[in-house]
Amino acid sequence: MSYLEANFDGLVGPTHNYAGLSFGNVASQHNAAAPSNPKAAALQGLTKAKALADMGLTQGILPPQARPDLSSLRRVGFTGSDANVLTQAAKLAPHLLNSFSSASCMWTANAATVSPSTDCADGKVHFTAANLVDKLHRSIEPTQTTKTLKAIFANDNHFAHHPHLPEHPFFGDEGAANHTRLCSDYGRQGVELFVYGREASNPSAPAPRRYPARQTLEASQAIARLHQLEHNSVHFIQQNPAVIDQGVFHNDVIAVGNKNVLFYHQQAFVDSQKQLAQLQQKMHGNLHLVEVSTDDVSIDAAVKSYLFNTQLVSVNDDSMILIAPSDCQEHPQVYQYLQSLPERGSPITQVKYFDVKQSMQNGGGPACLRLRVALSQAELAAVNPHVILNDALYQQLTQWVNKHYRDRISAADLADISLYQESCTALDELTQIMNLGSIYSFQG
Ligand code: SUG
Repeated sequence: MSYLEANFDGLVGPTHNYAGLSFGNVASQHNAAAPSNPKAAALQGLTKAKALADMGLTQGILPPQARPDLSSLRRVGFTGSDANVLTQAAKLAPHLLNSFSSASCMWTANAATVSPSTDCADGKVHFTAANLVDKLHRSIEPTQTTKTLKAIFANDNHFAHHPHLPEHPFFGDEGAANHTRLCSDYGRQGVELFVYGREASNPSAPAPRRYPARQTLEASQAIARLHQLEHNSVHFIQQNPAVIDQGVFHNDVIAVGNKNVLFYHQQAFVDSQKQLAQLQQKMHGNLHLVEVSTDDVSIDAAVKSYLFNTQLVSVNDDSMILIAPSDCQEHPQVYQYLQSLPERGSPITQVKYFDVKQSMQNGGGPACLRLRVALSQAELAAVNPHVILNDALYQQLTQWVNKHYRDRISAADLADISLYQESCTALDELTQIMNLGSIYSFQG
């Protein structure tokens, strides 16, 4: 049976804004309070997704969550009409209004961890939504994420959905951003690489000092158990705390893998040589390790350009294309490296650049915007077909964005009841376009 890897990109929501909510994410902090362009952001994302679909890849779209999240605001004590809840929150607790208005679910690499059926003992594709407990604005995502994933992957014979892990820092989980599946072919059992930032149960183990480590070893181990992965096809590596302290807040800011290629920075991991040798053994010696040295690209350059927050995609059996943010072209050291990459003898033969600057300014590159799901043809046939991007859906979604999204918003707009109402109208229409049913709580 033939297998493929589908990318499910997050559709940027109508409240996309820059609120500086992510301590440890340099771009988010740097752009705090800058005005944002929700329409441009959504169109940039759709353009990238469509380009990948046009390359022959299977491309899905995940809908945004409803924001501002009035139920979270009511939960923390704001009462009265919807308009009153918003104005009171803006006046008394603007940080809460910002947090509960973020369009952060657009970064679907953080939506869930997904293990393909070939890796799981029961032969199903397993999904666990990430609890995202490290950041208040992201911690409100998982319940809706699970609901949305269940509406799209709605077939118990093929898909298993787990509730997110307990909401405590012990189980800090950021989903696929710290998970890479390596394999010789999508249809073969692979090795699932989990990269964690700290060990919650061992306070004397290495950990970053300046910025938080969002993923714990214990969370990664729990996911591996839930997904019924075999001991020999799982590998846990600790991310280098020193790079977390320089702004590498997820592994996907310093490494990306696809099939039998791992593209990573020399400083990405603790005990790198030993760990990668063990990983190589589990991959039976078939892994291409494409290491980028600090001399070629500094950590600062990697964080600024998002060289590793790239998508590595296979358009045929022999070669891979790196999908990079256009910011990589603008960074001389990184651009020089990327120009040489296709000649370095690895399966990566081409680099394509996309402008996703609206997302980048919040610390989200091309790889953050997508959730990978490897599927057999039978599994793909069981996915809600209305979320798979083709010419018609692309046209519909672009028209939908142009009709409903504002060109520009700033912090003050988040308290505007019309923005909330416009968002609800837009999402209600989206559930019809994508045939999702009533997934949002405002739909009753
Ligand atoms: O969680 N930024 C996101 C970016 C997530 C990127 N994802 C991956 N690397 N996979 C985050 O830090 C910023 C929101 C703000 O500041 O308004 C934000 O949430």
